[in-house]
Amino acid sequence: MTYLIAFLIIFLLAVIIIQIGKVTELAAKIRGEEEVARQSSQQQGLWLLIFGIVFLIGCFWSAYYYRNYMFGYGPLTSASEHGADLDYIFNITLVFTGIVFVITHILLFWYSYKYREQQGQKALFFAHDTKLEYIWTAVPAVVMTLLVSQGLVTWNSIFPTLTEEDKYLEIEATGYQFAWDIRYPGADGKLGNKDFRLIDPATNSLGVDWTDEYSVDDVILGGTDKIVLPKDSTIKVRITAKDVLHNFYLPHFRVKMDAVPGLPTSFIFKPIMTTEEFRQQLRAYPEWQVPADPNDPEGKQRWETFEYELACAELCGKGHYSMRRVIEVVSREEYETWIAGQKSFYLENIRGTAADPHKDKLFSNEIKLRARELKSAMEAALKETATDADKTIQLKHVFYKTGSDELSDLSKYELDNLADLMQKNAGVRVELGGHTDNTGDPAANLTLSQKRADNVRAYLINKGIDAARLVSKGYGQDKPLESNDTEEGRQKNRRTELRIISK
Ligand SMILES: [Cu+2]
Repeated sequence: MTYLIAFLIIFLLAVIIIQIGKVTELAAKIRGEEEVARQSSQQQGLWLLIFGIVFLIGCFWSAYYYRNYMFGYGPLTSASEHGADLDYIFNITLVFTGIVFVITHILLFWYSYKYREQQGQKALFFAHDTKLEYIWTAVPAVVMTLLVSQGLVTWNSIFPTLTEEDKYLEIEATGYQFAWDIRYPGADGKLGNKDFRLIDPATNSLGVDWTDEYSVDDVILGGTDKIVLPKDSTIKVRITAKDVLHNFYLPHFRVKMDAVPGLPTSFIFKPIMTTEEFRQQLRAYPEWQVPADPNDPEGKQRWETFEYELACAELCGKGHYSMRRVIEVVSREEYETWIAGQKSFYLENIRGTAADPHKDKLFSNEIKLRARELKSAMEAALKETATDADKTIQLKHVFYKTGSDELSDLSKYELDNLADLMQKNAGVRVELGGHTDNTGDPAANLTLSQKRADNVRAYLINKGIDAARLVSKGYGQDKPLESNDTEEGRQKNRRTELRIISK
């Protein structure tokens, strides 16, 4: 039925069109065909002229009206050093193409009006004009050469070759469907190596090579964490992708570079305004002095909620939009504080697991950290106000070979630190206590814990501590810290403790 109605509608429409055509034909016959055509030409010539004028005025008006939304003007001047050069190139190009646009636009519509069909006027035909060919080849060629050479100069200044001596912060951005992972180099200032063969979606999504010591302190920002950058510092971004083509785009810094799987690219730029400074710049313009949320007129203004952003400028899939990330530019000092508070991915997620290639060694920062921990525990234990609990210190990093009383190689760091503290606090006497969990024979556990405590004592005596200051005692499984029902609890119960006897 629907089809029938649709068919009837189309059929009737066709009939109407044919009838209108017939009426026009008859009218033309009555008035003379030429006259009708001429009238139509007059009208269309006039309409074209009106359209030409309105459109041109509209172009200039809209460019003026929306000037504060365009990059390179007013509130949206570049927040990076090279950005001003890039904006300059864009503006030059706009001026040249603008001149050509205005001239061709006026000529196009003026001539279509001027040479509309009129009585006694005949079109002039010419097949070829060499002079004209020369002019319209030479003029664009000269202009293009100027623009391209100027552009190359700017390109070369934006992409300097950085050497080892240059001070810069190198970070890495890896795009994937649909997010960015941002890697910071940590305190050593260098990013560790990567190898795609090491990629493991669960534990090492970037394929970082943990055997490279530079990777040990690398920080990886995933998810939606803010990307923090220091102002007035040269930043080099290594840009890569894991699946499809993405594009690393920081519009406010005029940074834009493809992220290509298998082909690392990079971009060097220097932010010159903090987020707060950029907000203050926006604040002066009426476009930004409106409520950020139209439903909440009393809430924050648009300039107050402004954030720099990273966007993916490649249509990389249906979740493409979710690759947006907020960038915060802060002062150098604030950046140092922020990065110092970020956790190393390796130390948080890999250290001590089966994937840790450094199981049998300690890093210098860990040694320092442990020395500090033991020192502050000892200080607390020696205070006048120290409680019994304060006076018992867990030697957390003293280990033995499995099922044996022999000290493991890594225990020496903690014991050396302890020997050091014993030397500095010469009057202190301590008891070294060995503890086991409840697996196995209680009597054997008692013997094992005594032997272990004896070995710790022997190590310290060997380091020059007076034997009279050291008592060793095995407690076996009698003093558990936690329940022995879980592996975690048992692990806590297998321990070596130090107790201050007198000072
Ligand atoms: Cu993308």
